[in-house]
Amino acid sequence: MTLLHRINRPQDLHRLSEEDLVRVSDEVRAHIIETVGEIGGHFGANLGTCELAVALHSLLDSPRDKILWDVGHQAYPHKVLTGRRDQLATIRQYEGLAPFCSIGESEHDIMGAGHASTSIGYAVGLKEGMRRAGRPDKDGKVVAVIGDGAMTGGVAFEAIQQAGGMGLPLVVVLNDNGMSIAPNVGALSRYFHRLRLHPKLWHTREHVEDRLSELPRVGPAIERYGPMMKESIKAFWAPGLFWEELGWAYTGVIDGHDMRALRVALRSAFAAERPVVVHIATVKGKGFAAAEDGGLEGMERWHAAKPKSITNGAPAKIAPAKPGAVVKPPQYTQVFGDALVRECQRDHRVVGITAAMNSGTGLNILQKAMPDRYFDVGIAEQQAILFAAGLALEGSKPVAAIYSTFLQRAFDQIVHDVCLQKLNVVFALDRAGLVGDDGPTHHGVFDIAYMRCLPHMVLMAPRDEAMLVHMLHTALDYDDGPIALRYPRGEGIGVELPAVPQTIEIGTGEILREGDGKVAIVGYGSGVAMALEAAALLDERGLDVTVADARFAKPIDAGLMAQLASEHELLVTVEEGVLTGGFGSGVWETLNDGGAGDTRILRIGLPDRYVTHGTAALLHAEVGFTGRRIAERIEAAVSDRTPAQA
Ligand SMILES: Cc1ncc(C[n+]2csc(CCOP(=O)(O)OP(=O)(O)O)c2C)c(N)n1
Repeated sequence: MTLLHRINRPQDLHRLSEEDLVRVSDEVRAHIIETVGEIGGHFGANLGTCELAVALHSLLDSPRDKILWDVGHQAYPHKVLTGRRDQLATIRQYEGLAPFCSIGESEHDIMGAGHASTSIGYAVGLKEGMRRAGRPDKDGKVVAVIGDGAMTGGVAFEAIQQAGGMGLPLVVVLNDNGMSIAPNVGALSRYFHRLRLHPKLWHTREHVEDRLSELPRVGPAIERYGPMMKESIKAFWAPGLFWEELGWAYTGVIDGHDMRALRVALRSAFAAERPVVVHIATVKGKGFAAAEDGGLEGMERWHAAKPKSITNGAPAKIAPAKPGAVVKPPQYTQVFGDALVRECQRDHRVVGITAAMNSGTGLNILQKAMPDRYFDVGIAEQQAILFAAGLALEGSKPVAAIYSTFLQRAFDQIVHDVCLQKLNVVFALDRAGLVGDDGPTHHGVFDIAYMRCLPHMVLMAPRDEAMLVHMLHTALDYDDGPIALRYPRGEGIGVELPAVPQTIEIGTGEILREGDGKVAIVGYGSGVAMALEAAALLDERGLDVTVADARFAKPIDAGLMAQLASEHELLVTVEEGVLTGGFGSGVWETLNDGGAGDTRILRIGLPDRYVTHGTAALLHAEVGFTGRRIAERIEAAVSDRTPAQA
């Protein structure tokens, strides 16, 4: 029986000795390695927070005291300690534990998350809310745990400056491992790195001011030049000044795997009646040799683990492909990355921008091939778009490659800084549609709706990987304002890639299959493959339907839509996005505006609710986004003469 088996609620840690707390954190780590190695999931960051989660819960009384985990991908140890130890094996699976913290899942998950940099902002509101509700500060501590990667998101700084101004008693644990998913970037990361390399510096800090004044020659000069000079000399020697200037007490750098040091630092931070940042250094992948000893590459590789990727605590051997095995089509991300490199080679103005998702977006391919054409701005989607806008003003052709879900952050930059200025920025939206295990925080389902309403914007979506190559080329050829393409997670459909990409005429769709005049299905992006699948099933049942690829959601090919509407009894639209304000709505508006408002339309897409996590196949089945379900709905609509319902 392990000690961990006796921890059913976080309060069970309160009576343990420090030695036992160390044991529990080792057992949490072993449990995570064993479980996640088998089922897959976020990995390295969780191995880095085992001691921290134990230390926090051993000192606090959750949920009366509130621990907020930024992103929440590093919160597995917290889940294990808060009554979910035995359910860890269900994490990210359909109907299992949520991939990140989830308010609905546990009273100990104080905020829902999945997107980065939100924890400090929530903490400020929570603390103020508790005060307003009449709860004394000693009766409910608030602590936000944020990584050095998530600290690069601007919204974290907005919170730091608000809390510092208000003097709220909050604790921020800056969990610094030098890594985002890839190695962290930017000046902040350089600054943290300097501190981490000199962990003794902070001891110097406390006495630096007195010592400066005591120096025989320098002291009097410093006194003469006043506080300005003192501050700037102190800034060099005193790493926490950056925080202190903003009203935060700073303590660090603490070894985040040293239980005693952690508890000492946290205890005094909780006792301070003001905002305190506790800067800790941890190792991403701690306790798993392949990550810990594999350098930056090892840590990046083990940010997440694939199912069955670990046996007996070590990476599982990958069996070589059997001769004659079917070669899988390439991932959309890979096709995009390769195509972007070719576009960069063709046109010296093209550059690629990522917001901390270099391999996720395929931009690692560009980084490797043409490093001077590659930019990583950190977890800073708003800055990615402002940076792109500035580049475009000077004639560059920026391609901002950002997941559909993360681009939501930059909505005003798209509206105000790109569209209104009519700048030639290309938006490449990876992970458009239901993404699977990462769940509702990560599904890319709103972009059609939130971008279709913007003047000057052109929207397109490839039906397969070859069309992705053509569309990227089309976007870079276009020079009349912003243009976006969206493509799904995962593999292409197995078509041959073009040797030479073509430019597609903006706002034109294409008929792929002519039917007998009863039903026309118009697909958009991944909706086209669904439309073709449904058509094949309907064919077997004697219904010969027309299938078209809309290619553009803005401008919609009004001529093609009018033709399909006039030649068929039922028009069906298929898109992998929310129906509200989506592509189908656009078709409906276009026909109505063109005088064909009486067309029978069946809109198929995603529902007006947040879809859960699980494999993409299960989720597609749940929402009815399958060829079979679409075929059934078309059959029902054909036999039912009442207006089709979406
Ligand atoms: C707004 C947003 N952009 C991108 C991501 C993808 N993402 C998830 S975790 C992560 C890295 C976080 O790094 P850090 O905060 O340092 O935590 P670590 O994994 O190193 O512990 C990124 C970029 C995200 N979750 N949210």
